[in-house]
Amino acid sequence: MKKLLFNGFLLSSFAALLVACSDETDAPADGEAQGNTNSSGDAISAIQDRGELILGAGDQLPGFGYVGSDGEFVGFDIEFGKVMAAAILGDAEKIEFRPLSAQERFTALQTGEVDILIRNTTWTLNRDVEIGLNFGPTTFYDGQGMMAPSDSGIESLEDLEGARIGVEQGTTTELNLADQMSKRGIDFETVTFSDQDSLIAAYESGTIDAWTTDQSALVSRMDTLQDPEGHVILNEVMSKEPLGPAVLDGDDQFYEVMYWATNATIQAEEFGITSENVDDFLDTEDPDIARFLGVEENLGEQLGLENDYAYQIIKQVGNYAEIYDRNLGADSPFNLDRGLNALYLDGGLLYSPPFR
Ligand SMILES: N[C@@H](CCC(=O)N[C@@H](CS)C(=O)NCC(=O)O)C(=O)O
Repeated sequence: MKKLLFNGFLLSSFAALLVACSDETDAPADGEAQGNTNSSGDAISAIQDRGELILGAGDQLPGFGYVGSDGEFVGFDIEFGKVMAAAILGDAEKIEFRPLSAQERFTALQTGEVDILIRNTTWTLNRDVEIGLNFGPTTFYDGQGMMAPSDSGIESLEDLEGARIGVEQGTTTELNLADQMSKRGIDFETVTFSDQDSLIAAYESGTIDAWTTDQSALVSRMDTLQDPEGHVILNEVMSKEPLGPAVLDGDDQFYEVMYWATNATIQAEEFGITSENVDDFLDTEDPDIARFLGVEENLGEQLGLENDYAYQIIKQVGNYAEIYDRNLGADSPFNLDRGLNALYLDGGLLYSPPFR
């Protein structure tokens, strides 16, 4: 059922003309961009000298970023952090994780507390220009949805007249909600929370009537509710939420590594190269694949990396489909269809530029 709901969203989100996200509340104070490694232009050397990538991540969102029962950080976003560590350090495990709330995440990047942010973060103009981020390829095309108890009689946004609706501070969510409700002439009350766990606690206790965030997060948190079957995700999709990794402006090399390392997972899926079969391709006669894996030419060196960086990504972490299936798709509790997150060859939006 969840799978169908989500798929419905993915299709409808593409068809709808939706509001752009702007969240000025995320803007940092003047001067916060001082002293970070990224903007100095040598983040790659700093990470290599340190021997570890510092990853700003989420820890409250199953499927994307959370702490598993063994105390390890796991999830789709976490694995894209591993992609970066494999590319830069040749070892996907050399990561120090910094769990960040939505509100903390941009300051952490700007002050140099983290090298890269991979935390279900939406690419918006405001974050790109005003906050000074450089977004990598979108790893998950999402959209904002709404959850309410099934027995509440709430079946559409129109049924939320007078409702108290929970959102998390420092997200795109609050403005999207205000815009959509004002367009529909619906009066409601926004109740903000500093983190997702406190929002969920308020929702479960009935202090708020409904809550809203990215559809993927609604699906993921539904399973953690006391009665997962007792809630519905409404059909309306309120925004476009392209989620992906981000670094600070000012370091072209780091940006390019983030860009091509992420795309390497997508290109590997297109080539049919997986963590299981990548060694079989090392003596390939296909020049595109030989170049991609660093068997021929020097694409890795052009990025300032080892020439086998793409091989290391695929061998140690996997291609996009493997990462998706493990965390969100068929091999996960969420069983989400790929939808817009399929390769362009399969009707989705994932399309890597050529590795040449
Ligand atoms: N994609 C949106 C929303 C991201 C977000 O932080 N959503 C909340 C949903 S309540 C979340 O994932 N919280 C998890 C956490 O606090 O660890 C954005 O970039 O602003």
